[in-house]
Amino acid sequence: MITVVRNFVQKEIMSNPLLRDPLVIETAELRLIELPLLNPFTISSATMVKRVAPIVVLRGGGCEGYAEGVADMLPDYLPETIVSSMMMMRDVLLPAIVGKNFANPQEIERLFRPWRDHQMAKAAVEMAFWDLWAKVQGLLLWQVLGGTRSKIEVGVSLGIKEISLTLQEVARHVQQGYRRIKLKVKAGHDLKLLDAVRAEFPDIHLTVDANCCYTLADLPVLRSMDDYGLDYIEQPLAWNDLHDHVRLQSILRTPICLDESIRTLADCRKALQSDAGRLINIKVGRLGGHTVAMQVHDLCLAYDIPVWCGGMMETGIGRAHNIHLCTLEQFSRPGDTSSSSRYFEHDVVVERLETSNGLMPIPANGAGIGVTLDWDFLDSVSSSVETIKA
Ligand code: OSB
Ligand code: MG
Repeated sequence: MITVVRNFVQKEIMSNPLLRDPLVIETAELRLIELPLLNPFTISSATMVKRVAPIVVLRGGGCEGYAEGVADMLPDYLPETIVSSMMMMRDVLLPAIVGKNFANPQEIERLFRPWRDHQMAKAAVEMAFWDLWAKVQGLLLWQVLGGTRSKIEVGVSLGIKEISLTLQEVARHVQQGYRRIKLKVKAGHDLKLLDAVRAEFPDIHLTVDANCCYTLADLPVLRSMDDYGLDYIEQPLAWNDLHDHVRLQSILRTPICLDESIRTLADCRKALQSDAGRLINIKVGRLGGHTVAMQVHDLCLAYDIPVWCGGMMETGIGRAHNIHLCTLEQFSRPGDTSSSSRYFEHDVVVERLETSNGLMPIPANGAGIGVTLDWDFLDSVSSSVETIKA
């Protein structure tokens, strides 16, 4: 049904006289920004103390489109890094699109498809074009994506900390109305943590995210996780190992949610066909952009597999993109796009992206992603700014 709705929206767009002429990308700007995090954030493979992010600005048709890359400094989430991502955008992707015209964002995805991997770099460029394209039409991003939801439910992801501190964090976020609490775990910091949290919060929607730290040798621990009434266990095993996830899912009662393992539509198809997991975390940056994110969404809809929108501690730019994507029908579980103020003292966008009672408003200031940039602040946190011309 949603495909029909989306086709309808696309047809409306195609009949828009503004878009009879393909949109020319006149120039591109590539920045690297560095924002301190209010608190260090620890996952099983890394601790982050600042968010270093590439920012892409595309200009054309009298408008500007924005997006943000989600690679880390080190290859501790997936192999792509800030360095490889920046190089790919600067030397390959942006020169391939500047001075050219595109009728729709899918053409950008098609142009990038022959180049292997580098989903995070591709995503930043493709997402900036979605924003630009929506703005030229005077539409919000959710409208061109074909969204139908207006209520965006969110949870929080809590980094690894001492158990007593985590208990305080859980209490605070439950009180604030967040709809689900996700605990980062690592080998040796798992069952005791769950004992403590469940003792105080027996009924909350609770999940864990292992960021790949376990193997099948940890089966006893993973099996014990079945006793805590978790909504799901996120990415327990290696990022490049669907095979062992199939084995694990056949043993566990708790559903597995895949994050790192799903980087392409084919990854998702194979995971669902083989029952490697029963939910999918959709991260638009990990999947190479909104085009593939929507294809993964549609496949999950066809399989009746719930999806939710993950996060990479994005600034307001990436956060706004995530929120618009969450309006698609199958985003039926709370996502990770929590208040920006949980991570940053000052964001790069003017509009405050804050939740109230676990709901995130859809930014709607103007068109596209519906936020405006605080350029002075952005300049003050930029370590490099490059312009790519035709
Ligand atoms: O696996 O979802 C993840 C942060 C960094 C790297 C990986 C992950 C995360 C998060 C944070 O869980 C989610 C967010 O608040 O943006
Ligand atoms: Mg994850």
